[in-house]
Amino acid sequence: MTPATSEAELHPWNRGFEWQRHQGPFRALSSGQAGHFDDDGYVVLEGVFDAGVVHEVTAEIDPLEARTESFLRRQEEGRMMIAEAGAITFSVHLVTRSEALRRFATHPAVLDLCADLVGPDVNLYWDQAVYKKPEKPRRFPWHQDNGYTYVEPQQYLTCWVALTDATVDNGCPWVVPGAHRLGTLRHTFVDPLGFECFSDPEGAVAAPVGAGGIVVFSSLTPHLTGPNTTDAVRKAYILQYAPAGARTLTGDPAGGPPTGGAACDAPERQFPVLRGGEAVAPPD
Ligand SMILES: O=C(O)CCC(=O)C(=O)O
Repeated sequence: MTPATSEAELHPWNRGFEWQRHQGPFRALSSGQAGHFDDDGYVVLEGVFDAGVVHEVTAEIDPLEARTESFLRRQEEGRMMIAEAGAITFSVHLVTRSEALRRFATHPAVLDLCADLVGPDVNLYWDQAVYKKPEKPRRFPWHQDNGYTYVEPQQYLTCWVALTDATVDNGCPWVVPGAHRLGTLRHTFVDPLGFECFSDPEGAVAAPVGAGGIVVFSSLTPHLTGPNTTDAVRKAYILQYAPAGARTLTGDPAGGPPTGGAACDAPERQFPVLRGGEAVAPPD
């Protein structure tokens, strides 16, 4: 274990994990970028989407996010777990509500990344917009996405698409390079913030990115986003992709092996995006 992760323990269901490095030929990445992803667990891609696409996606998400904000305002103290009106909103499964977002989730640039970093047969696993409003100061926990819901295979892909410039000042992602190679870590629940794998790692690096760029990382890359200390909203749309056949495992990790599981193939939101390396049209 590196000093950065000396606080960390493996998730009890994570046995014998070995990080699978990616072999070319690559469709979207250079071999240097793929090597950076394998070594450090992330790569920043600038300028993937032009301003027109960013505008269209943002215009689609904004009214849906407004409903999330209004839902949160009606909750006790305006919050639900880490989500809080006026601070941070999570708007999930937007592909079920927008044809334009289903199309965006199958944008050729994203599918090329999936082919490079997931494989020839890929499903959308999860989508959510995260808007960080000028922050009420609070800690955001370090976590791996696979620490929330345990997916097997553990290694799936997160595309953190910046809809506004994401900077250190407004809450860009931070990652701990290299820790992804351990596989899933044990997470503890920090009320009300969510799951955390460690609190104060050494060697964390910021991953700022301009609007239209993507911070590409693994479900196993420990990450968080910083506070938004500016006076403007930081907007991101997160798209995650898993290999076809991936399953979520359920049970109590502290209580022994998984007791159940479910295929990640809900047709309306976990639809196929690549088969045999070819794009699959999203559902109507
Ligand atoms: O975009 C953000 O501010 C946080 C997103 C995040 O870390 C997550 O959804 O796992």
